[in-house]
Formats: sequence, structure tokens, C-alpha cells
Amino acid sequence: KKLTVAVVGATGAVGREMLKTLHERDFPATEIRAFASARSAGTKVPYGDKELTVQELKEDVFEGIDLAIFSAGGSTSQKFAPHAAKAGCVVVDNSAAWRMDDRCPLVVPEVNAHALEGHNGIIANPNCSTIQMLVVLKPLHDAVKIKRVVVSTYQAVSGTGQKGIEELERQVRDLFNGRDPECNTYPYRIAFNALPHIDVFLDNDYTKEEMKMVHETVKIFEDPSVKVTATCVRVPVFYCHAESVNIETEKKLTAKDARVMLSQAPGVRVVDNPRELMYPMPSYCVGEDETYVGRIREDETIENGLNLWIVADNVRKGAALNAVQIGEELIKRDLLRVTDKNVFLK
Ligand code: A2P
Ligand code: 11C
Repeated sequence: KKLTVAVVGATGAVGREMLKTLHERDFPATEIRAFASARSAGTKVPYGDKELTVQELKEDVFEGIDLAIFSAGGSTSQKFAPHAAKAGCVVVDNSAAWRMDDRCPLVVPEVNAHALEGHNGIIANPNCSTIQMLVVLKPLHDAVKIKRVVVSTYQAVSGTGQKGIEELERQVRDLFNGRDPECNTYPYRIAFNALPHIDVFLDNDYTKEEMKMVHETVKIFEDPSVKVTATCVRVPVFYCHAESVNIETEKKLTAKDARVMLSQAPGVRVVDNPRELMYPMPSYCVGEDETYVGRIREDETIENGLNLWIVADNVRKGAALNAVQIGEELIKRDLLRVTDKNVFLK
């Protein structure tokens, strides 16, 4: 059966990983098309051992495409996703543009795949730091009900895309060569530094990245009673976000039971053996599909609480892989169609 898939933003850090993931997982596409801005039209991007010629994204390109996976920034998604849906093409969007829109499911397949039922053509991929946290917290929430989450993140520069990766590389090279590093992407040097600032500051003095973790958790868990407070920090790591997560639960769960529960959870890998110095780290998790968790300890300051250390490849499970898994789930559930094509373009 014919199945045409498009990757929008195919020249970017996430777009390239999307093409790699589609190929590696044998996604049942009969044709793959790559789109980016006019700047890169005509250039090539790898797909397995072949290359695809990048086409310019325009409003009318979606005719005949069944699924488009977008990772080309919020404004591109805002503008083009409704045209895709109108043409009958289902969009899985990796930007923040549609996440909190009531018409769009926000999905982590291991957590809330059921939310795909009744989609209207645009499905949102959550923020990377939310995805990895919830893959781990979901089984705990189901078992002992999480009341409150306190999270601090250690986020890789690839979260900013290709330009974040280039900035860290260039600044490290400059510093080792005695040059003053220029700051183009972040307001301060990221090399050998830590910036408590990801995305823009909001009126409440939190950053937008921090508030994404708050609001997306409630939407994905379908549970407004879960309180989340976050501090998001950019660190000089290329790939993989790490998170220190403290949870307070309604019922008691020992660290030992949490380890057993998490070792059976879909998409989760427990690496937690302090005596052997075994714990997850970005260097350990690059290129991996699973979300890693370790340092599981009971919080000794409250009745029912746990501390966890969660690491995942932000470009993979945090973006490309989660989006491709949504595509797989849409096929499995026979949902790769747009019932009402006019929901987003009136
Ligand atoms: P291009 O390479 O042509 O600029 P990253 O997140 O790594 O910065 O990548 C962003 C991706 O989004 C790139 O593939 C980029 O394409 C694409 N992109 C940015 N703006 C647009 C646009 N207006 N239309 C289509 N693609 C865009
Ligand atoms: C980062 N989490 O690490 C961001 C990247 O809302 O999709 C993804 C931003 C978003 O910078």
C-alpha cells in the first residue's frame, strides 16, 4: 500500500535524526520526501545509504503526502501544518506551536497513545525534557499517585539545534587557542559554563522551557492535580538531557520496589548500582532509544518521596524517535487520515 512520508526541517539536527530513525526502524513508507527552507532547496540529505534532494517547503506541497513530521521551528509549524491537514496529510509536529491547543493530542506513546484517537490532523510531540521525565514517572504515578514533582534539568546544546552544537564546538576551540569566544546563540558563553536559562523568560520569572514541563505534564497525564516545579539549565554537553527529579507521592513506594517497577516499564532502562559506580550519564546514553534512570533513593525528608536521575538522548527519544513512534502508533490504530480537514484552516 502506498504511504508517502515527509520530513519538514530535514536539514536540521532533529530532521536528520528523523530520517535516520525512519530508516532504522523500517518505517513502512513507500516514498520519503525532505523539505526545508528555500535556502537549502536542492541540497542533499542522507536516507539510509541513499540521498534525498531537499525541496522548498510551500503551502501546496502536501497533496498526496500521508504523514508529515515537522521539526522546523514553531513559526513554520504554525504557518504550514494547517495547510498539510487541509490536504489530508497528518502532521506530527515537534515544535511548541500546537502542544497546548485543545484540538491537538500531545503524545508520548508509552504514556498516552490513546489520546491519538479523535485527532484532527495535527498531533504534537512534547518537549524533550517532558518526554523523558514522563516515560519514567508514568508507571510510578499509576501505582502510587504523584502529588508533586521538583525537577532540575541539565540540557544539551543539541536542544537548540545545529546552531547550539556549532556554538559549543567553536567556543571550546576558541578557548583552547587563546581566542575570546564569541556568543552568537546563547547570551553567555556555554563552553565550561552552565546557563539557568532555556527559551524565553515569562512574566512569572520562570522560563518558557520550565513552564512547558509544568503544563505538558498535566495535559499528558490528564491530571491537573500533579504539581510540577522546574529549573531548566543548559550545560556544555552535546547530546542527552539529564534531570534530577524529586517526587512526592500519595502512597509509599520503596526505592527497591520503584527499581523493580521501572525495570518492567516500556521504554525505560534502569541503571542503578552505586556500589559498582553504575548510573546513567549523557556519554552513556547517546544514540540510545530508551530513557535511562538511576540514583533511585527514598527522600528521607518526607513520608513518601523518591529522588531519581533520568537521562535520555534529547534528539532521539526527546524528538525524532518519539515522533516516529507516534507515526507507527497512527498506522497501528488505523488513524493515518484527516476526518475533518477544515479544523485548523477556517
Ligand atoms: P534550512 O536548513 O533550510 O534553514 P535546526 O533545529 O537544527 O536549526 O533546524 C531547523 C530546520 O528547520 C532546518 O531544516 C531548517 O531549514 C528548517 N527551517 C527553518 N525555517 C524554515 C522555513 N521557513 N521553511 C522551511 N523550513 C525551515
Ligand atoms: C531545548 N527543549 O533543549 C529545548 C528544545 O519546545 O520544542 C525543544 C524546544 C521545544 O532547548
